[in-house]
Amino acid sequence: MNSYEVNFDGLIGPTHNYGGLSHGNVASKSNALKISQPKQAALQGLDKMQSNRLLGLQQGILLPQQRPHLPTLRSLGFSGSDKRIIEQVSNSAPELLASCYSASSMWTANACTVSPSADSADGKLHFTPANLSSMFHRSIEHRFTGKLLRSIFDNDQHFQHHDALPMGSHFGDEGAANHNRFAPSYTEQGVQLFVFGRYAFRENKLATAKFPSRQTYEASLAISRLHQLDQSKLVFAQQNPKIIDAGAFHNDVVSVSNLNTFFMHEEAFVDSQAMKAELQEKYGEQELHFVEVPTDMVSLESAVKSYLFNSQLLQLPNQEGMTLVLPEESRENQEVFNYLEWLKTQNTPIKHVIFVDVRQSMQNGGGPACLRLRVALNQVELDATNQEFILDDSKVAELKHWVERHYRDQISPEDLADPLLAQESFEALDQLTQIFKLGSFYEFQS
Ligand code: SUG
Repeated sequence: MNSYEVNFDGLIGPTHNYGGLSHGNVASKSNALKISQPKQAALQGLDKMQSNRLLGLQQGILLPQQRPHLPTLRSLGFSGSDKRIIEQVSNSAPELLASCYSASSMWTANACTVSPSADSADGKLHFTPANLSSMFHRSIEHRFTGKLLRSIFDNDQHFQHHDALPMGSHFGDEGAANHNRFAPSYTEQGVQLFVFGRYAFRENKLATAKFPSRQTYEASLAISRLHQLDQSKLVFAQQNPKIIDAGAFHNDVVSVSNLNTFFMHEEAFVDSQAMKAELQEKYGEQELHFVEVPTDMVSLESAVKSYLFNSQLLQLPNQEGMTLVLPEESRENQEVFNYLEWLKTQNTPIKHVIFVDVRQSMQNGGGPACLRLRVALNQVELDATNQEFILDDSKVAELKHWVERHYRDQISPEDLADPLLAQESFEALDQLTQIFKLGSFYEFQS
């Protein structure tokens, strides 16, 4: 049977802006309050999706969330008409307005954790939306994410949906950005690697000094239970606190995997020797390939700035070797570019590199890999997926037209106080539900 890794990219929403909301995310902080370009951002995202489609891959899409999310502001005690709430909040709590305006659901690597059916005891594909409880602006994503996933993967025979883990710091969960899977093919049983930053219920012998560790061991463990994964095919590894303090707030900033290959920075994990040995032992007789980048070739600073590892590692149909889809920033960083040139001459599974321009997202700390959620599917499961969410040429063209028509060229921090922006955003989303034949889907539509 055919097997696929379908990447579901987040469609970048009409309110994309630089709120400076993520402590520990260097790009978000250093671009705080700059002017954003939402139209360009969304087109860059769509171009990446289309370019991956043209490489011969199946490409999916996830929709932006309702922003500004006024129900959150109402739950915090603001009342009156939409216009009045926006005025009140922009005067008294601009940070709350920015949080409720954030287009952060574009980073679908944080939407949920997915386990393919080959790994789960009940033979179903499992989804758990990430609670994203570490950052307020992201903690309001999971309900809509769950609703969207349920309508895309709407078949009880094949798909199992869970609610997000309990909120609060003990079960902080950031989804697929801290999760890797190794298998000979997308539909054979594999080994899942859960990466966490800290323990919630035991002493942390190693802890970050500067920045928060968002993912807990206990959250990762709970997901492995919910997804009915085989204990003998699981590895849990702690991310190096030093690398979180250097700005790698998710593990996908310092590693990426595909099939039998793990591309990672040598300082990514607390104990990479032990992790590699356990992965290999649980993987079985076939060989895993670890492509480990030494600090003396790529410093931590260059890794975080260039987002070398926040790339998509892809197996293209009918092509020898794997392809890395990297952000342009990796081409521009001399150290990283030299490394990539060298890598292509080495005996590893990684043979090709492609650079894409996702600068608008990058300036908020979201590279090519943050923008996509990987879902491994067999043919029956792909057929059971809502096909509206699998792109073809005409859908891409329709979406580009929709963006051109509804998005602003620029948004400055002051623009968030303008009630017209909220109205424009809702009008755009209303149209979008028609494009995807969703009926009344957003809260403002009911
Ligand atoms: O959670 N940035 C996101 C970036 C997420 C990247 N995802 C992965 N690595 N998978 C975050 O820090 C910034 C929003 C702002 O500042 O406006 C933001 O939320």
